[in-house]
Amino acid sequence: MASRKPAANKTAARPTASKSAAADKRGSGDELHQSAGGAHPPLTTNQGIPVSDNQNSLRATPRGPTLLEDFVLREKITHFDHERIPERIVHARGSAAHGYFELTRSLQKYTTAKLLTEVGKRTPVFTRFSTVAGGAGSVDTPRDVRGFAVKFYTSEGNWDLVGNNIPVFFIQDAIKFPDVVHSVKMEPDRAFPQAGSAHDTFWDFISLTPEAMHMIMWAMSDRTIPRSLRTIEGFGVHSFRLLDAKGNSTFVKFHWRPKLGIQSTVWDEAVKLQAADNDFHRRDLFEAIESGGFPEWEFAVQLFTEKEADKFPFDHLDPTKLIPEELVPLTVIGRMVLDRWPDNFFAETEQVAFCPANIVPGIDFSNDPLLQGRLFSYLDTQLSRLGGPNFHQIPINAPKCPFANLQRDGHMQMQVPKGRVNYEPSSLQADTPRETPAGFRSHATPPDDGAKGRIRAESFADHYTQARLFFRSQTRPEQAHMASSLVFELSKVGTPHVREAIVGHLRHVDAGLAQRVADGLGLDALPPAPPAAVAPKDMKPSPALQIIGKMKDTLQGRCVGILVDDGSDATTIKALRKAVESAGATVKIVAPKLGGAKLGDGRKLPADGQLAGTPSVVFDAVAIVLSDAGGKALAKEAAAVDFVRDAYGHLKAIAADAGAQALLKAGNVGKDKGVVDASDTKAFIAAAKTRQWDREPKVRTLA
Ligand code: HDE
Repeated sequence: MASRKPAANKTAARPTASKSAAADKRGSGDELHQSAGGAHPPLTTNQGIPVSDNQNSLRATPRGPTLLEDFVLREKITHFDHERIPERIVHARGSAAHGYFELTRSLQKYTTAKLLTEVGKRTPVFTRFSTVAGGAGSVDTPRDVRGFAVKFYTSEGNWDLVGNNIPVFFIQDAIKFPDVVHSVKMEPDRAFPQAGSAHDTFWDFISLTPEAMHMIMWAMSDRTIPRSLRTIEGFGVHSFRLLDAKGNSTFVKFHWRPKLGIQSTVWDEAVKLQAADNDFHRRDLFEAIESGGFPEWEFAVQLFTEKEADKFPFDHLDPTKLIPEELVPLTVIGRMVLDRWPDNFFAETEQVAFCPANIVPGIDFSNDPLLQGRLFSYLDTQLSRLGGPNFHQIPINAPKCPFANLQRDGHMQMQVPKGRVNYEPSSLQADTPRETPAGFRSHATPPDDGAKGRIRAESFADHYTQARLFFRSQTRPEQAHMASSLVFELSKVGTPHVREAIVGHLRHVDAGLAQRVADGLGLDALPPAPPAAVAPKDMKPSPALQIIGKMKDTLQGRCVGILVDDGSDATTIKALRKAVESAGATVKIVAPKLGGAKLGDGRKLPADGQLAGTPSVVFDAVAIVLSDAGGKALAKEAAAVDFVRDAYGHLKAIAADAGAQALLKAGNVGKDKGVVDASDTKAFIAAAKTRQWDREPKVRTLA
């Protein structure tokens, strides 16, 4: 039986409460805390009362009941019970970083907005990337659109450019947003699947929503399985307006282009990444920033007048349409660098409240009906997510320029406004805030002709032309990936008529694509195409819509894994490391044991990752350097065989020495220009900069 004497409780993690006199003295000098070093401030309650014992609650007797009197315990548990706020309805899973935007080219001719006219000026930003469908705890790498939301803390107030990594959207009218989101989220009766569109309700909704077909083409492309958040593009999606001092307006579309170029994964790799590292993208962003390899994007605009817009063969106010770069070129006007990881995830990344209605003088909205709906939605959602109207005072949301008005009170008011005057006009106080001629002005847009009504403009009726443009602008491997992802997704749909309806829509996009998907699904005949409100037209292909065509010829910012074991050749490893690092990438050593491997020269090389927990999916390219004995031993090790087989299957460059050949054989690794001798570092670097697209037909059957 346990002793009733507290002093005998030797198994307690900390000294017991009965030693309170000693505990008082213990303070920050507690030997159990010594490792942290430094002068620790006293632990207090939220009322500032110093706490003498943070290990034991107040008990009536050593083995008796806990007392309600224990305000330290009650305060701590109560706070803990309330530590979560509602997660975002969409875009719940996200990662963010601080940084700056630097203007390199003035748009003075078009706008008065200071952040777009003062060249060289650095505006602080907070940028959050997200997936759309999954919950806050879901994995980073499902097939999904990525959110790309930037809060610019300008000297004229906060501007939030809340975009995605795809330049168009599923729907044309905000009233359909709850429907599209309900359909993609887990199904309400069974509560699955989490974070995935491959299920009946999503494709059912899409099959009945032809306007989504263009976005579907993007969603089924490799854009939705990015390699890194550092390698995605970003788009403001809607047209906005820039306004000059006279109120003249120019339309603008905003683009972010990653300095490292766009890069994506292949689907099998994305699936395996979900198992290898739930936080793959978050960790990648964190590690890049921590190591000083700051992610960077170019900021570019497409500028066009109302007159030019009237001549486009589509309506730019329709958010399911993009403006091809070949029609309106991009002008780079600045860059964004993310150089600081948040200090605290909850306080910053979770509490940041983006709102497309946050805009600065010199920029204005367009009549895009999706944008118009968003202008309402985001403030509304923040009120319930953050609990009241003062969330703009939370440090991550507060403007970094002075702000003042006569709004008062409410939940969690942090400011202490002074004086009698909380209204306007007033004459009692000289220092109350007043409106200013430099303030925000809306563009005086003349009304359209036509009557009020629940109307979809005729100019929004063409749902297939740009879907076709996107598909036909892709390279062959990219088209094959799209066809295959459609087959994959639809194969998870249990309802035959939904699968068939989608193939029917695809016939309007591209007959060949429809046939490939039908074949992939094993349909005996092509289902009928639904009537199209407007027959699709052929547009000139736009190579700017590709990923492969836009990949950059660089290894900068990537990571190469070198698999080693006891006896591996030290000189080869050293030469590979040198070549990879001088190409701007990082090297991680993988070995069967984390302690490392004893190399051929007798020295021990510590590993960055243990083989079983560090599959090749987490690397951009791999090298295998093994002794003969090591190669033979690892050929019998499933994790090593998977390492090389997956690197090959995911079209990555593989450098291998003689000892590694036994393992390559076990992994069925074939020969091509992406499989090189480990001594040929030049060939390895060249191959590692890209993927071996020609290899794909050898490793999987694509639709
Ligand atoms: Fe959002 N969206 N959205 N959205 N959205 C939200 O706001 C909404 C749309 C986007 O990192 C919510 O704070 C409506 C397009 C991003 O915190 C919510 C409509 C685009 C983020 C909301 C759209 C986006 C959100 C959920 C149709 C690309 C994450 C939580 C009218 C241009 C921002 C929140 C972050 C978040 C509503 C359509 C991008 C519910 C009603 C189009 C990147 O307010």
